[in-house]
Amino acid sequence: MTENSPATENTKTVLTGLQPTGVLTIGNYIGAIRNMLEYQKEHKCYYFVADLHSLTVDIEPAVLRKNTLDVYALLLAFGVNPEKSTFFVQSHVSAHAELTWILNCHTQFGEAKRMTQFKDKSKKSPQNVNVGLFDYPVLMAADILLYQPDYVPVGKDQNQHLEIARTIAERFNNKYSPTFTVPEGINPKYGAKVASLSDPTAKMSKSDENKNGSIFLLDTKDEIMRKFKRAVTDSGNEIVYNQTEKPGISNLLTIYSCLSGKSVKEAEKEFSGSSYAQFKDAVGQTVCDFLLPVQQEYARICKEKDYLSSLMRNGAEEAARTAYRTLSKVYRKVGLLSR
Ligand code: AQP
Repeated sequence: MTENSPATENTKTVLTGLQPTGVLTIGNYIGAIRNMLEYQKEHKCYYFVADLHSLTVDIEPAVLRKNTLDVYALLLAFGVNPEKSTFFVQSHVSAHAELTWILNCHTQFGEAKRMTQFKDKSKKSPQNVNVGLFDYPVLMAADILLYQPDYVPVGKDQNQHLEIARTIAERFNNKYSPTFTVPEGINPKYGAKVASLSDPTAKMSKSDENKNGSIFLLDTKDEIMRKFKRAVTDSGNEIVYNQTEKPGISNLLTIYSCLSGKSVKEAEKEFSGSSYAQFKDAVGQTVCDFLLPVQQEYARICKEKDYLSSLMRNGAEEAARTAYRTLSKVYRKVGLLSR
């Protein structure tokens, strides 16, 4: 649905962003992209590549540029449809940074200090505890509140950030007058979490330094098969789902089930009697078969540079119309003179 096709009463607005901190993984597909494709069927969606957020980690400019294009092109290749969803790059709509400043002035230092992700990330990179990392949740609040979404799909790790966005919105609405929709967090329709292949107790992440733990969406067939061959499994030899006793096999069953469309029970049955090696090989093959058409479409899109630029430009213009409507209300309410 575009801005030109009016939302019906039952249409809700949904917003999601993905950070270009690395090449997307099958974890990102299973936990986020699958849901984005579902939501755009029935909701008004705002999808963006959160490049400003990526600056909170130390990232080479050339790498950030490439990742941003890759995330945008990959999402298109999966089927994010710019005719239906407003799909843009965060930094192309400067209202995100502008609203952040206003919201900073309506956020208590103590509130921001309580964010556990800030504490975790500071511990992970003690050499780069920048103010942007501290301010990340306020930028995220601005990302959300600009578009007045009803729903924001959030995993457990982002719950606290959505809560602070809701608190800031309520505070602002109470202090001035109703300005922001206070968004609801929704559990993603498909909620599976994918763990690292090297450490099944840790999340698979695009910025993981151990590249063997993550299956990147642009990995070659050889890389994928090799990573699955090396995937950490558990003691015993049965292929059954048991998150506590068999986290490695359970993770592989989750990946297999999500990408093959079969249930975990069906998968257990299919592989009963197979060795771990045979099972890992079959999961690897399924992932390769699933990714091949997406990678081909991605390669095709990347060749059409003008087309890609025009989609980004149109997406940013469409997003900016909504974003600046909200921002100008905010500016007026806090007492900034209009230009
Ligand atoms: N392993 C995962 N399993 C399921 N869902 C996942 N997501 C990420 N990893 C998994 C979901 O993908 C979206 C990505 O959000 P993000 O780009 O803002 O960053 P993130 O959640 O921090 O993802 P990464 O890949 O782990 O990035 P880095 O390495 O930069 O921290 C979210 O919806 C997330 O739930």
